[in-house]
Amino acid sequence: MEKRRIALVGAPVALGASRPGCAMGPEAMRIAGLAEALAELGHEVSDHGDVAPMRADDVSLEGHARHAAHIAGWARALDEAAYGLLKDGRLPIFMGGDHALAMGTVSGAARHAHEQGRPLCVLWLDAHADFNTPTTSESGNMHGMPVAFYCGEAGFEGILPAGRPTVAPRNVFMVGIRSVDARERELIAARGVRVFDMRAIDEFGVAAIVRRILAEVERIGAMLHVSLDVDFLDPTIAPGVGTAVGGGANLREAHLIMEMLCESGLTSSMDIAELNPYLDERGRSARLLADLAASLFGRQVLDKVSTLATVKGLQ
Ligand code: 6HN
Ligand code: MN
Ligand code: MN
Ligand code: MN
Repeated sequence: MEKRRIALVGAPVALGASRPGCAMGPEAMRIAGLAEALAELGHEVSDHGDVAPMRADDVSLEGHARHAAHIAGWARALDEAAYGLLKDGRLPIFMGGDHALAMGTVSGAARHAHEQGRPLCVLWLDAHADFNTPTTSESGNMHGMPVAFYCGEAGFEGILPAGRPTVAPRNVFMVGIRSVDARERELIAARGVRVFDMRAIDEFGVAAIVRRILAEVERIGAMLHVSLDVDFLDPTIAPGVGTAVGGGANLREAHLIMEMLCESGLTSSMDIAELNPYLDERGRSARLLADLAASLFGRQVLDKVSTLATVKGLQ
């Protein structure tokens, strides 16, 4: 694969979730050797340290949104970070941090894409749809709201300046979904978000689904932000997460998605969200995430061309 200028950025957002621990995520990813694994693949890798939240005392939202001003400060800081790094020709990987971080990272990526005259697509790998608003949310936890935010739903006014580019809901592709709140479900259907739930994975397999998504991204000439929530993975392989839901993606499915993303060359930015090292088992979730990121950026067990040739020889 083409050598990329990868920028690692810590986004230790924690108050979007109700269980503490995600603030330790960036450090765990560093210890798991993410930078080293990517550098070994020949990429230019720089670690930009952790982002700090900006002030957003001016923000207060109607409805139920816990720590709204604090999360708004993160959204502002991460929007700037994502936009600035992309503009500088880098491929940012945001190491979370709970998933509220995507309010900023995806908004910044959408702003950059808009300036390039291109749409932004989002591949949302998650057990959850994260499409609540302060009005629909049952928990008030803002890590359940980032997709609604960056798609421009009402209820988040004042977090970022008015008129910022949003993501078209039909350019959001959710894969692995298996836990959606009642009012969230109505919203994603009404907005036309493209959802491939666990049932779809079982029926068609991840390869068919991801091939279709990538073909669409390519067809419309979009940039692609990949947002990986640890709970996309089955909790038996990735226990380090506060919102585990059984029946998640297995190791082979997760690697296959990463390898297909790699081959497409379409990924322009990425989040690794919701890692909670306090709940992890001796770093295994962090190591798995580093392995998956390495697959996305070119690590292969075998050379694909020769593997295919061997399979052909058998036919
Ligand atoms: N995540 N739908 C639930 C809520 O509280 O709104 C769960 C959200 C989970 C968020 O895993 O990133
Ligand atoms: Mn999530
Ligand atoms: Mn989730
Ligand atoms: Mn692999």
